[in-house]
Amino acid sequence: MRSQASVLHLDLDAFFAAVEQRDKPSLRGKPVVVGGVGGRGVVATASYEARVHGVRSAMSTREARSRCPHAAFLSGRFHAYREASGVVMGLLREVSPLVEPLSLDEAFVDLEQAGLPDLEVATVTDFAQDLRRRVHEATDGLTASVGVATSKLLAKIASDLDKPDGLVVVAPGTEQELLRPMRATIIPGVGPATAERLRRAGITTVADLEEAGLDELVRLLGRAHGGGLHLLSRARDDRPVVAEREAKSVSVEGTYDTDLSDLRLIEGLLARQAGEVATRLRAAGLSGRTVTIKVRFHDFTTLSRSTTLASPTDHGPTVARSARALLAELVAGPDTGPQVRAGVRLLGVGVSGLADWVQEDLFADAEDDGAEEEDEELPEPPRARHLGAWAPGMDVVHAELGRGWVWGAGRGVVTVRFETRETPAGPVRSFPDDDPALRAWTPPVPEEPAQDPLSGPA
Ligand code: TTP
Ligand code: MG
Ligand code: MG
Repeated sequence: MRSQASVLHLDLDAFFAAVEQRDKPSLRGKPVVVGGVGGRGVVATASYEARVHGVRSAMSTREARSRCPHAAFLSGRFHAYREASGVVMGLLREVSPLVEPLSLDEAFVDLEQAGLPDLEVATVTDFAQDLRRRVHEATDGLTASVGVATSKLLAKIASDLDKPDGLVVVAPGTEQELLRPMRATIIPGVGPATAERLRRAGITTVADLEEAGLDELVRLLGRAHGGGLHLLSRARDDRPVVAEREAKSVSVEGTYDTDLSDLRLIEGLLARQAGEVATRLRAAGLSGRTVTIKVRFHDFTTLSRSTTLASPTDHGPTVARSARALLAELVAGPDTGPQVRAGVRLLGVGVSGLADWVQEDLFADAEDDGAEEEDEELPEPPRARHLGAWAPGMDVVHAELGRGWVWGAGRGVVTVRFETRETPAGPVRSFPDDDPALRAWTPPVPEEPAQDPLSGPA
C-alpha cells in the first residue's frame, strides 16, 4: 500500500442518462431511463430522478416501466457517449500520463505522475475538486464523482461513497476503519456465489473477513482466491495504475482432418466459432472491440486478419459478421484468394481489447427476439436497421424545423421534440413516419477519420 493518497478514481454520474439530459433540455431534472426499449429490453442506466423510484441498471425495462411509468424511456446514442467519454479521457490524460480507463465512464489516474507540489490530503483534495469542475466544463455539464486513496481498491470504493457529484479522499491510515463495516461484497472478487459461501460461514462484512484470517479464507475459497481476499480485506493493495492494459482475448479455433475448400462450409464454421466466442465472452462478463480471424492454409502458412468495431460486443451475430467480412477480404486477395481455395486446415475466431464490463448492446432487443444466433444469413448492422425505425431518443433533423429527437413513434406517426444541447426546451410536433422532410441525424465529424482517406485536414 502506498503511503500517500496518490490514486484517483473518477466515474461519471448516471453516464448515459446524463448525456441524454444534457442533449435534451426538456428532460433535465426528470426521470430518464436508457436501455433496450422493446419487450425484452434491459435498463442500461437511469437518471438519479428515476433511481428514486427504484429503477436500476440491468433491471428489465418492463419492471422499470412499472416502477416509474412517467420516465422518458430512450434507446441509446453511442456516438454521443463515445464523444463524451473521449473528452473526459482526453482531459485526464492532460493531467497525468498514467490513466487507466476501466470503461467508457471511468478511469484510474496516478497522481504521482501529475506534477503536484506534494501529495498531502489538502493538495490532492483541491486537485480533485478542480478536476471535477474541469470535467463539468469540458463536457458541457456532466458531473463526475471522484475518490482518492492509497490504492485502487480504496479509490474506487471512495468514488462511489458520495455519488452523485461527490468527492471522497481517504486519508492514509484510515483505510481499514472505512472498510470494516462495509459488506464483504464491496471487495472485488466477492460475487454472489462467493458471498453465499462466506455467508454460510458467518462472514458478511469486511470486518468478518479480517477476523476470519488467512487460513480460514483459504479453506473456504482456495489458495489464490482466499489469499487475495485476505489481503484486500486488510486494504493491502499495491496494484499499479497501468496506462495500456494488456489486451486480453477470447478465441476459438479448430483444425480439420481434410483441407476445407468449400467457402460456404468455411463461413459456416467461422459463424459457429463466433457464436462460441460470444458465449464465452458473456459467461465471463466481457466484451471486446477487435475481431480477428486466423487461417492456416494447406502449406501451413498461417495468417490473421483483424477489424475494430465502433463499440465493444459480446454478440454472436456481430462477431460472425465481422469474421465473414475478414474472410471475404482474404478470398478477394490476389495472393490469399487462391490459397483459401486450395484448402484451409485451421480456422479461428477471436475477440480482444476486452472491456471488464459488458456494454449493453442497446439495440439488441429485436435481434434477441429471433433465433438469429443460429441463422446462416447474418443480420444487417443493428444501427442501420434501426435508423429507419425511429427509435425513441434518436437524433433527427427536419428540413424546415431543424434538429430534434424522437419522442415516440407508432401507428404511422413519429413525434419529434425540437431541441438540442444548445437550445432551451423545445416544441413537440408529429409527422407521418415516412415524411421525406425528416431524417436521422448523425454527427458531422467522422468518428474514425482514418477510414476515410479524403477527410484529412483541409
Ligand atoms: P456505471 O458507471 O456503472 O453507471 P452510471 O454512470 O450510469 O451511474 P453511476 O452514477 O452509478 O456511476 O456505468 C456507466 C454506463 O455504462 C452507464 O451509464 C450505462 C452503461 N452500463 C450498461 O450499459 N449496463 C450496465 O449494466 C451498467 C452497470 C452500465
Ligand atoms: Mg458512472
Ligand atoms: Mg462506471
